[in-house]
Amino acid sequence: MNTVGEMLESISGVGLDSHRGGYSRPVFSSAELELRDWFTAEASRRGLEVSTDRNGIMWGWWDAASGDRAGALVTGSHLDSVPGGGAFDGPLGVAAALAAVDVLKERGVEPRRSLAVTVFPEEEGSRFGVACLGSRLLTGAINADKVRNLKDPVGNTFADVSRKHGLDPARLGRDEEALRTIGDFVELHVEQGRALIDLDAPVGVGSSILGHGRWRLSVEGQGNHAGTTLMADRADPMVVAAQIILAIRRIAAAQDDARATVGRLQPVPGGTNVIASRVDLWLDVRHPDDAVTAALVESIHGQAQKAAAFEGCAVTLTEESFSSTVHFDAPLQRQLQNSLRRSNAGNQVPALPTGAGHDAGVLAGYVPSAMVYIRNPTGISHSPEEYVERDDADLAATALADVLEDLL
Ligand code: HGY
Ligand code: MN
Ligand code: MN
Ligand code: MN
Repeated sequence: MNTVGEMLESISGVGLDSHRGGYSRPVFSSAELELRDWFTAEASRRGLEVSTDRNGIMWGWWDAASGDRAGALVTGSHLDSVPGGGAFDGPLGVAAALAAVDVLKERGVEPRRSLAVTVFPEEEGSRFGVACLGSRLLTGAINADKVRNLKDPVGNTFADVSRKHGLDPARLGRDEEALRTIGDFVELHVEQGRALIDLDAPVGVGSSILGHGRWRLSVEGQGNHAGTTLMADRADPMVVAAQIILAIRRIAAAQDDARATVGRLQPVPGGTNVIASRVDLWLDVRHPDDAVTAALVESIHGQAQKAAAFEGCAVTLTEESFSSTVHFDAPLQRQLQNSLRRSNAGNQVPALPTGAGHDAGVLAGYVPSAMVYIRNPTGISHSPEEYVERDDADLAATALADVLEDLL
């Protein structure tokens, strides 16, 4: 069977973004659909029974002899990406899970409980704006009505797009039956920082995920002609947006352990010779303490209102999603650390806090959940520079197989 490196190689041409570099694989795009077909083919050739549930989550089942799926061991990750994302964020965890099935079969392991390899949709929230949408729907962590009405950048609702791809929007939402099948959830993921490189370790486990949220700031001004409108006669929302971004940096830099980012800004109408009538910018704020996050957002909102008033504009702030800080299941985390010692030359395996959100973080509020991280030599992620050495990618399979074998 093909190795993790070979599987990632086989999808390395899917969703390449020639404009941004890296990969752009938004949920239900032709690229992500192609990767879903890839997953179905790779899972089926391993004898897994593949299905897609009412929330668009894909499951590849290796049933125990009993055929019972309640309390199964579930692993997996996602195949969608951020715009211009790396090759490993998501697909590494899916490919490693498939290759771990090969290792378990080569070892002659007969699962005492069923095992499932899963693919969660819209983990990045790149198309509909809410990260970990699949796991939030599965658990009921998000209101299904809100999801049905989420819009993508060109105005398609999640209801319309999901219907087009075989889902019934009326059935979106908490799935008790599917939740009952998850006894333990383990997600393998490329590390999105430098810790393992600095620790000279190929694998680590997750300890916690920073609380994080997304807010949309909309600044309304007066659209007008760039050539006929004197500077003193303008209400230019782009000028307000620039001041907001500088204020965000100042406010977050003054708060230990805070991270605040504006990675997406959309002037309307967006013409070179047009003073924008509106500017939308999206704020991503993260901090271990939810109260501090709230205070940061409030302070940013206050500065935004001041800047808007000075420029004769108006600003509105809308919360789009929020997740509190989660700590992974301690006994499960410790068990993973023991299992992973075999892949770490017998050495103790580090437990790492992360600022990156994951479906495992959403699931941690409902089922025992844990993460395995694989070394990333660049320490960069959400960028084409994200990297995993071929040996570490292949090690991921045996590392995950060790974890799964001890849990099966
Ligand atoms: O934004 C995140 O932290 C995750 O990659 N969705
Ligand atoms: Mn990810
Ligand atoms: Mn990501
Ligand atoms: Mn003109």
